[in-house]
Formats: sequence, structure tokens, C-alpha cells
Amino acid sequence: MVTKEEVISKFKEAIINGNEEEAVKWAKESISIGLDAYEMITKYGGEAMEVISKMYEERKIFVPEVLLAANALTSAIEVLRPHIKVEKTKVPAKIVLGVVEGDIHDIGKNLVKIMLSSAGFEVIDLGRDVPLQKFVDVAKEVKADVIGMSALMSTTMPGMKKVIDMLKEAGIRDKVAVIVGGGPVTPEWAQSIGADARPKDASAAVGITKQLVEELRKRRGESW
Ligand code: B1M
Repeated sequence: MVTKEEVISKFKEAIINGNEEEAVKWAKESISIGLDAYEMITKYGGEAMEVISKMYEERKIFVPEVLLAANALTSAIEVLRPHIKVEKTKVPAKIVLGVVEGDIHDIGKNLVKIMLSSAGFEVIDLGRDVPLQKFVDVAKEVKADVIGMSALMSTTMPGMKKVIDMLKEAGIRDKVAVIVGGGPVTPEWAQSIGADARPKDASAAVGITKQLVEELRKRRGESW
């Protein structure tokens, strides 16, 4: 009989080693012994990725190993995903979501998508490395309530500000809420570029989106 600690440790080890099969195996095991699916991804998966990040910075591993670890975590997320508990919202809303141009880190964004869609929001996923103008064009086209942007690199973060400026230029900044997130994105930076919120993680994105949509609805009186 394996303990919870052993399962968590094996799960992290599998991700760090980029062993997809093992990561899936321990993800399944975690569910069968009652560990929390969301915590397995964000806390323990996140910790494994931090180890990977440090090893990469210390040049002990290189991009191919980082990619293998990312793939192992992605496959584990697929197993854990149906077991994530999210409270359903009664606030209908459309969210246009994507990773900004130049950035292909999409695990966090995919997690945000899982949480928002599980909560009942309609998510239009633009994917990763999304041309900035596309956020604005699609938001207009679908009459989005919220634009969600993710960035994992300091070099791609400025794209978020550009999108907000484009929304202003298009005259629709007050019609849509903007949330931003990702490793280097701080609340202070989010505020400085004029975003409405910076949820610290995918779970926080649900409550914040609900609150922003309620405020938006009152402000714009449903007319887009
Ligand atoms: Co790269 N990478 N990477 N990488 N990578 C980082 C980001 C880096 C910090 C590693 C390091 O140097 N220590 C560094 C960036 C440094 C910087 O900012 N200047 C870096 C680099 C340099 C690069 C390359 C340039 C390497 C190269 O080619 N020489 C290259 C860039 C490619 C590109 O984007 N153009 C690159 C490539 C890759 C891989 C493809 C190999 C792979 C990505 C695979 C994929 O995503 N499909 C990869 C990975 C895996 C990482 C690290 C190790 C892990 C990222 C991750 O998935 N974390 C990362 C190190 C790190 O982040 N510390 C690193 C787990 C994930 C669940 O967390 O995405 O933070 P995260 O999401 C969190 C929160 O941030 C939040 O919610 C999630 C938790 O619930 N959140 C949001 C995220 N988005 C949100 C949006 C919201 C709200 C919350 O609202 C809209």
C-alpha cells in the first residue's frame, strides 16, 4: 500500500524525468487514493516544473528535457482534469483566452481554460503565440465579456499592454474586462498596464471572472 506522500513524490519524479507513462500512472493512483486533482496539477505539478526551471537555469538540462517534462505534466492533466471540482456559476459569460504573441508556454493557459469552462463559462481558446490584434478582433466578433491573456516570459508580457491599448483605440476598452496572468505577471504590473485583474492561478481566475462580469453587466447594460 503506497502512502499519499509516496504517490506525490513519484508523480513529481515522473514529471521531472519527463516520463509520461509514469506521470499518468501516478496521476491515476492519486485519484484512487483520494488526493485532490487540482492540487496535484498546480501544487505538485507546479513544484516539479520549478525544479525543471532551476535545472534549466543551471544548464543541467536543456530545452528537449523541459519539453518532455511539460508533455508529462500535460498528459497527467488530461487524467486529472475530469476529477477537478469546480463550483458552477450562474453568470453566463464569454471569455476570449490565449497566450500572447511570441510565447508558446500554454500549460497555465490550458489550466485556466479547464477551470473557466468547468465553471460554466464559454471559453473561446485562441491557443498560444496569438497575434495581438486577434484578441481584439475575436472579442469584437463574439462580443466577449472578458479577454484573458497569459504570458510566461518577460519578453512577451508587453504584448498584454499593447492589446489593452488596441482595445482603447478600437473604442471598446470599457465593454470588456481584461485579466492577465502567468509567472512573471505581478498584480502591480497588471495594474500599471490597465488590466482589470491578475488572478494568481487558474482557480482564482474563476471567482475574479465572475465578479468582473457582474460589474461589467451593470456598467454596460448588456449593450455591445
Ligand atoms: Co520555457 N521558459 N522556454 N519552456 N519554461 C520559462 C517560462 C522560464 C522562466 C525558464 C527559466 O529560464 N527558468 C524562461 C523564461 C525567462 C524569461 O521570462 N525571460 C523560459 C524560456 C527562456 C524558454 C525558451 C526561450 C527556451 C529556449 O528556447 N531557449 C523557450 C521559449 C519559447 C517561446 O515561448 N517562444 C521555452 C520553451 C519551453 C518549452 C516549449 C520547452 C516548455 C513549454 C511547453 C508548453 O507550455 N506547452 C517550457 C516550459 C515547460 C517552461 C517552464 C519550465 C514551466 C512552465 C509551466 O508550464 N509551468 C518555465 C519555468 C517557470 O515557469 N518557472 C519556463 C506550470 C504551469 C502550470 O504554470 O504557466 O505559470 P504557469 O501557470 C500558472 C500561473 O502562472 C497562472 O495559473 C497557473 C496555475 O494555476 N496563470 C494564469 C498562467 N496563465 C494565466 C492566465 C490567467 C490567470 C492565471 O488569466 C488569463
